[in-house]
Amino acid sequence: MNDTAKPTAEQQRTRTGLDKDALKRAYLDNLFYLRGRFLEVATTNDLYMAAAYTVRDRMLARWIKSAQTYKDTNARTVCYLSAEFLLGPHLLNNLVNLGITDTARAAGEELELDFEAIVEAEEEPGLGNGGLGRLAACYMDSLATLQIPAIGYGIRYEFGIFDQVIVDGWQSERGDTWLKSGNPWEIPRPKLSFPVGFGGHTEQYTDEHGALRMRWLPSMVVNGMAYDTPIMGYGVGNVNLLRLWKSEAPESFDFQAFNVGDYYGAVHAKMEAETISKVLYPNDEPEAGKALRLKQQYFFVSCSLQDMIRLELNNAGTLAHFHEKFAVQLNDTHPSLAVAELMRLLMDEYLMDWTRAWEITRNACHFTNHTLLPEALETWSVHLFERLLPRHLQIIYEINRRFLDEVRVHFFADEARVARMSIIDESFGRRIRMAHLAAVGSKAVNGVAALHTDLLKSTVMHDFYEMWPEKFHNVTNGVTPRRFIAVSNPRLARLITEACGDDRWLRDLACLKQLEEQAEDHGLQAQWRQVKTAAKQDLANWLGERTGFTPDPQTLFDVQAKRIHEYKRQHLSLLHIVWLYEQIKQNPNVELTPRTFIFGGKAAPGYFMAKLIIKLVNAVGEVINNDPQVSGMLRVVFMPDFNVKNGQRLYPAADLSEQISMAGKEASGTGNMKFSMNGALTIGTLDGANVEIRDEVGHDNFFLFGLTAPEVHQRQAEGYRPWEVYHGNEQLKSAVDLIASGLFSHGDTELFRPLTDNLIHSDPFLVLADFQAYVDCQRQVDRAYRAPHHWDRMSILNTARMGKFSSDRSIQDYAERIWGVAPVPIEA
Ligand code: 8GP
Repeated sequence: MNDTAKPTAEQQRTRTGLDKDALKRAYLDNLFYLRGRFLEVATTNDLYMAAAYTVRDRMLARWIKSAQTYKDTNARTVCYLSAEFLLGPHLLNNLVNLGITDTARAAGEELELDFEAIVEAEEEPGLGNGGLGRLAACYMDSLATLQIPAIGYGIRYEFGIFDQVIVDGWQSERGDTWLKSGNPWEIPRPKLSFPVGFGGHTEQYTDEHGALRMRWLPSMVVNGMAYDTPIMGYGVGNVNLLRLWKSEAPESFDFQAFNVGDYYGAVHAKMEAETISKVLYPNDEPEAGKALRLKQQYFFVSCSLQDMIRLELNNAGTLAHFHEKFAVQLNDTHPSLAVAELMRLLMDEYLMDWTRAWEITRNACHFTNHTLLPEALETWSVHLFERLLPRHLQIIYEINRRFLDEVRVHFFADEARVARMSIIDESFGRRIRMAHLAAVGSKAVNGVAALHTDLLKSTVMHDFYEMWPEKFHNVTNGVTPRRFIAVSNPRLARLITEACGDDRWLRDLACLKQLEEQAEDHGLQAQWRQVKTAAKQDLANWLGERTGFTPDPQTLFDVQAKRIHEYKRQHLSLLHIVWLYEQIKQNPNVELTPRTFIFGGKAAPGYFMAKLIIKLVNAVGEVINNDPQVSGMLRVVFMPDFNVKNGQRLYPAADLSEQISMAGKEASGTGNMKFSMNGALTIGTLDGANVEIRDEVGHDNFFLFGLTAPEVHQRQAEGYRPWEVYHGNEQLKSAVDLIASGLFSHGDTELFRPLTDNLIHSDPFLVLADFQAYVDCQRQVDRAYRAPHHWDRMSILNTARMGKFSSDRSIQDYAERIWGVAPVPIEA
């Protein structure tokens, strides 16, 4: 672009200025020129779209400047490959990161706009299932804030995670149509697209230098087209890029069929191509094992690597230093095909030899594991690979052959170990172990909390750890305080800023430590409590509108919000509730702290037990909430459609955060951090990041209960007999029996039997074993809540000591210890 084509500084100021008048002018302009509306006739969606464009306009100059500077400085760039990005709504977050929330609000007021309604109108891009996807979004925020050049690469699913509605107490899934009213944050790049092949066969040929080479002749080719979303850092000029791929049929393909008269064939091919990025697989942990999912994985990995290669060739003219230019992070195994695809591209397309290509691949890639659940460790059948990705199968075989030879030498003559470590699992039909592929092809492997990394090293990746101890790292997860305090809980953000004297804590969360000295201050405590009560009132109103039941903000809000899964043990909490209910019924004068139990979370559509747990929450709620004898003491409510937006209503309003998974199962958890940051106390097991949270906030400010991971292991090794626990504990037995009795199911004694039978006879997650400890611990919570100053002090200390759990700290760890990347500051 020549300089005269760029807008002058003066033009930019009037067009994209950050003051109130510029915002108002730009807003009306966008409403008129982009939506063809003026205020009097605009719909809420028009008003929202105009607001979004007005904000986006203010990010573009910084975005372009960031891209230009990154290119000029040739800085190492992080490429975060993730099948999921659970971004949450953009508008308010971008306003906060631009630092213009108050100005925008004032501009809105002068235009007589309903600011809250406009913010509410945004459909969130739910391009993820849960923890892993949300973590990717937090990391994008922190990368930009820490001024690290980064590109997030993923899939632009047309349908994200389903919307959850509750019908007669059951979860029912509705398609997520987040794109139906348009997505103002993305910029489509029709010219930026790459071909991605599937199927076909490979053939050997001799190149002009006489070398034997392979080429792949796919039977089907689709195009991946880029859609770019700017990711704004907080209080900096850096704007990074989230590039999501949409699959399309190549144009030529379409026309060819059309020309020979096969119109339907052409349309069919187009549909098949477009299917790839159609829908997010809705399972949280368990692997889906579907061909389409493998296609999705290969599709986005291939587009992303081709894009990196394009960038590097544009810049350096050679791929010899690809690994120095890019730090590729594989977010779990979903993108682990990158190892084979990068090898293929370098060797088959850019004619590199194996040794050089392997050197580049192994130094470019890094791998994060997010779960130890055996059913979630991805494997793909060799047969499916043969059919869809024949060339990659050859490459994987060759990687494996060379790797296993190394294993044989390293662990001298240990064939049992060779079989265990092989990328190919030969035990039940031949399957490719994606975690092994990722570990072999990566420079670093990391777990997401200290305990999880230890378990990774001692269990599923033990052999790999013994072979390459230096490859293993722990990077404890973190969450962004911009979204999870500033955006979600503006009252608390204001109070913290006031108490700390400035808002530096938003860039350096360790600054919250200053609050510690004031934790005993009754003045601060009173304000703290006011903020919490106001958030509880907001949530209560919202729940009232959605569920018909409005909780009383004077009760203790006890919240468990996360995916519904047996290992997370929502049913442990239910047993406690049922037990409490019995206590009150038997003795109406029993001394209890009035509580509202709030649950939220989606169940995988095919996970029957999880869906039954949701039904049980609602069933218990229906009975208890309609029983006048316990009103004012005990309430149960299920928040429908827990997603990022609804999470933002929950975190500020919780008094108590339930983190009660069976020890050893929750890799880290990040909800635990979000609640704690907002002043909730945690009741939890020594699982995932709970361990570190407890160490940070102080053991006195955390309600700990339950078996530890080694105790769980021992209990199971000894042969755990849940029926003995059940028969040995009167109170537990009567709670389980009450659920089975039909009390919560209109007399139906069959409805919840799969759940109660499972607990009594199998109980794989030791719910019964931990019941008594949990109930006892909840008694302590009850007592603590009745001492308000004591509670407020603990609450303040929880927030004050959350510095470690900022995703800025996690990204700093990755940057220093794993990626070796440095900031490239762009002035705001
Ligand atoms: C989750 C873990 O369950 C959670 O403990 C952790 O905090 C989070 O990742 C971020 O590290 N794992 C997943 O979400 C997961 O494995 N999802 C894939 C199957 C989609």
